[in-house]
Amino acid sequence: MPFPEKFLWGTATSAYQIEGATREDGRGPSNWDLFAAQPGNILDGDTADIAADHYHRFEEDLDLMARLGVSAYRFSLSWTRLHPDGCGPLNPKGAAFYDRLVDGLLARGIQPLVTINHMEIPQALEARGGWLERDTIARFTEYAMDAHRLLSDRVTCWATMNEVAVTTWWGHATRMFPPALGDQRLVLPAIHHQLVAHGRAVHEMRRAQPMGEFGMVGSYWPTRPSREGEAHQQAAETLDLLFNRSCLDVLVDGAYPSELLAWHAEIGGQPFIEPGDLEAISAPLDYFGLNYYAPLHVCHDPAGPGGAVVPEGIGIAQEDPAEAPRTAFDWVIDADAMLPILREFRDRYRLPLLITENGGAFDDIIADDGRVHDSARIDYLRRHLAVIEQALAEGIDIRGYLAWSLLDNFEWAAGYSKRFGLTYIDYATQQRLPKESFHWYADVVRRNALDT
Ligand code: IFM
Repeated sequence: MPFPEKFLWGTATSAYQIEGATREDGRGPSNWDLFAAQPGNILDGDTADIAADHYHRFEEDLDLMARLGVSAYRFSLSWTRLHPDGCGPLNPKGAAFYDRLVDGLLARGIQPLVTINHMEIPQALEARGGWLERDTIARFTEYAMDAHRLLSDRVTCWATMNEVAVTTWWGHATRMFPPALGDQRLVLPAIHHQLVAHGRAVHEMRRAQPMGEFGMVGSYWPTRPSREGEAHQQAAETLDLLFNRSCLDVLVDGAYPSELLAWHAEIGGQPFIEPGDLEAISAPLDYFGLNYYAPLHVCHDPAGPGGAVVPEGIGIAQEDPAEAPRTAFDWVIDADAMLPILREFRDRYRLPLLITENGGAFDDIIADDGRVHDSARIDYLRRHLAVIEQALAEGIDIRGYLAWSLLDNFEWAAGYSKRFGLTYIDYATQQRLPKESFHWYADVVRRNALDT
């Protein structure tokens, strides 16, 4: 079965994970620069100072996309490249880079899908309280509007932010990400301020570009009890509430789930909602950008050890089935677990979807024949695309699929140890080597259909 005629096929990346050039052309420090510079925060002491050197090699990367034959590319803008100190005016050299990138995409017939902020914040703002400080809402809106003015003559599809819930959990409740605060009481206020900033930016951008498409990107991790019993069922529901629904529900309903507010009050969290906030957050969206990777199997455990993805300290242990196939990140591979989510977006959230990320980290190596035989990645992508095909057949409105990721990249706290790319990066030479999955994906795109 072919995919719909206008289905967008593409790949996704984010600025911090591929650009490098962290001290060039006036870019200011981001919170991740400082976090990565502190020993112990990133595996093997890696930093994103060079990453995939995309800032200097973007033309080569655009050519890779042209070889893939994709119709869309999702990338993010670096806030500190455009607003080095966290406020205007635009840094002209940073602006020139994104100008060239967008022009290069359009020249190759590839639609740019811009994420305004992907999991970073200028250190200047982090130092003043980051997303716990309400002033950051205004700073983000100002940045989003400057970015929008820069590119809206050529870009129509926008996402404000990426994975607010997960990033905030890992940075505020645990110390896995910056600002490494380790205090659950800060999670909801920090999420809330990002959501208000998102809503205000959407409102302003839509006023300036009525025909634009505006969305938000989030990951959704289906949660399941790993053991029988009421307490374990409850643990799975709590994790769903804290991890998935903490952002999604309020975007659509204009109100936080009452159980979420009760949880916040129970752990001693302070009030954080001000008049007008909920109206701002629920600014209408044209689509939701869904990142799907894996389901989470969890049980109730008062010691709250958490797990590879689940934060510690919430009375939950991650307990994925031992026999389940996994990626190199230890994430369970379960494409079927995606289908109920897709249905939920149709039935409960009533939002068109773009699959903005999906892919797997595998231990890729260059074989003696000089190629990367990543058949496990091909299998992962094929299974997930088959589920998307089924969802489309059920009438679920999915506009496109963006494989994560075009290139191997800086995988946050895991540094360069996890490879998600369709293209292998030799970090010593920065040579790009399309993996077998690259060629397989190019065929799928060309046929506009899966192989069998
Ligand atoms: O690399 C990340 C990306 O930045 C956000 N979504 C999940 C990916 C894989 O961990």
